[in-house]
Amino acid sequence: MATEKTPQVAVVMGSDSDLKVMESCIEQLREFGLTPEVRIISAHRTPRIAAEFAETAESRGIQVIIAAAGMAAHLAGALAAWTTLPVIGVPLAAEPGIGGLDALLSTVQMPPGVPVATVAIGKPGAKNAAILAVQILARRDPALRNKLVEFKTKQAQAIQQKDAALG
Ligand code: RP5
Repeated sequence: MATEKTPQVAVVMGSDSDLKVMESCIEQLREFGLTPEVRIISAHRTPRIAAEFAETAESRGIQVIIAAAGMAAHLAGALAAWTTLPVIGVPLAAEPGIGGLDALLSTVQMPPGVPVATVAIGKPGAKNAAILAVQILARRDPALRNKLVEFKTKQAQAIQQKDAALG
């Protein structure tokens, strides 16, 4: 298993304009004690770097790649083409745009043989991508699994408190 200082999760986004949304992904990973490798790499503007990044990720200790992009969002699929690591795709709503439906379809509609685990558009998806990455890592990390149990328990308690407050 990679040491704690070696990032196990990579968070890649197509542009610095995606960072505002993806900060919630990075923050969620940090709450689980993970320090991700964070990169801005574009499938269209820096395609060679994208391929090189994906091809070398596993040898650098990365176990899960989270890839976020807007518009014709090919980043997650382009990375998945070059690695056997699980790739989680986060479709983003770029401005001006059509609400992220463009990115959702570009990310989720992968041809058979090259899956991308696609989460919801925008901030909810960014957060869920982090949790899904933790769930993947937790299969081989009991401490991380315990943190997930605690996370779910707290989440349920928060809903129950809101329910009780309604009277
Ligand atoms: C995508 O195009 C990026 O992921 C971003 O969501 C969108 C717009 O990029 P910028 O023009 O803001 O750099 O590749």
